[in-house]
Amino acid sequence: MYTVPKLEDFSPAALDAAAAELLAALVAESHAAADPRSFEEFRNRWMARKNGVLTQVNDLWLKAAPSPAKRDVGQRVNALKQRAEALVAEAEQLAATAALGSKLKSETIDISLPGIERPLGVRHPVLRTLDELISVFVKMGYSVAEGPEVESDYYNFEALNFPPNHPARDTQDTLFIANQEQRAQRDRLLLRTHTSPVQIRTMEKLVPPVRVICPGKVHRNDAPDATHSPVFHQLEGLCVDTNITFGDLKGTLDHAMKSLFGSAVKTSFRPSFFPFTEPSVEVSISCPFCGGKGCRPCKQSGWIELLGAGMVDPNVFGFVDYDPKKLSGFAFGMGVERLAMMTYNVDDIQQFFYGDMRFLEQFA
Ligand code: FA5
Repeated sequence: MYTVPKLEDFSPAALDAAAAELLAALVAESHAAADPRSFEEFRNRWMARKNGVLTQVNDLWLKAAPSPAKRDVGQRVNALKQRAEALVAEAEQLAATAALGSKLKSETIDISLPGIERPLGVRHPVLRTLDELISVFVKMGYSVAEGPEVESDYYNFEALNFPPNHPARDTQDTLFIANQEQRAQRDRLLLRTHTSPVQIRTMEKLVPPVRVICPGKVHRNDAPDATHSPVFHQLEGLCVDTNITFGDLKGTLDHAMKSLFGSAVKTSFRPSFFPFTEPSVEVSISCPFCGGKGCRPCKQSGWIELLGAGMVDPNVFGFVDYDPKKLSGFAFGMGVERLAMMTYNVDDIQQFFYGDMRFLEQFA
C-alpha cells in the first residue's frame, strides 16, 4: 500500500516523479473502493484531516520544502488535492450505485409463489332485492329518480299535505338536525322519514306524464326489533298522467308482486290513510310461504302486509303547479328490507345490518 515518502530532492523532475507515483496509487485505490464500506475506508485514508495521505503530503512535502522550491511544491500539491477530491466524488457515486444494484438483486420477485386470494364480494341481500324491484318497474317504463337523505320539513311533510303539527306526522317518528330553531319550520332540516319527498322534487322538475321510482335510504326514530330498524330502505313509485285510475294502481302493483313472488301470488287492497293520497290503501299479498293457508310468517292470516299506496291527493298537485282537473295519478311506497325478508325467508330484520359474515355468506 502506498506510503508518502519523505522528499530529499525538490527538483521539478523529482517532484513530478513523486506526484505521478502518488496519483497512480490514488487512481488504483479509488477503483478498488467499489462498495460503500471500502469507499468509506478509501475516503478516510486519503482525506482525513488527521494523518490522511493528503495531510501527510502537506507536512512531508510542502512544509518540509526549502523556500525556493515552495512554489513548485505548492502547485503540485494543490493539483493533487483537486484530483483526489474528484476521484473521491466519482468513487462515492459508483459505490452508491453498486449498493442499489445489490439491494434490487435481493428484492427480485419470486413468481412461483402462490398469489394472495381475495374473496369476491357480492351484492348485499337488501340491495339485491332493491335491484330486482327496480328492474321490474324499469321494464314497465319507469325511470329512476333520487333525492337527498337530509331533507327539509317542506319536502318531507308540508308539500305532502301534512299540515304543521298535524298528528299524521307522529306516525313517522322523525330525527331532526339540531340547532335550527331560528329557521322557519318549512326550512328546518331532518333525516327523511320516507322516499315520498322525491315525488315532490320530481314533479317540480318534470312536465307530465310522469312515471318514476325513487329508491333510497330513510331514517326513523324507531326502536330496533325483528321487523323495525331505525335506518331502512324504501322504494317509492309515482305515476301521473291524464285518466290514471285506481285500476291502473291495482294492475301495476299486482303485476310487480307477481314478478317478484311468482304468478300464484294474489294482492289485496284495504282502505288506509296517508295525507298525500286519497283514497289510500295498505297492500297485502297472499302468503308466498303457505299459499294463503296460514303459517308463522303470515301469523296464520294467509296475508302479509307489504306497502302503502293511493291516488295522489289533489292538494299535493297544488304544491307543484299541476292541474288536478286535468291530471290524476297514483303513488306507492314499500319497505325494501321487509320485501327482502320475504324473498330470503329471514325472520329478523337486524340480520341485514349486523355485518355478520356467517349470515351474509349465504347470499354469495
Ligand atoms: C310511508 O312511508 C309512505 N310514504 C308510503 C306511501 C308512499 C304511501 C306513497 C302512499 C303513497 P309507511 O310509514 O307505512 O308509509 O312505511 C312504508 C313501508 O316502510 C312499510 O310498509 C314498511 O314496509 C316499511 N317500514 C316502515 N317503518 C319501518 C322500519 N322502522 N323498519 C323497516 N321497515 C319499515
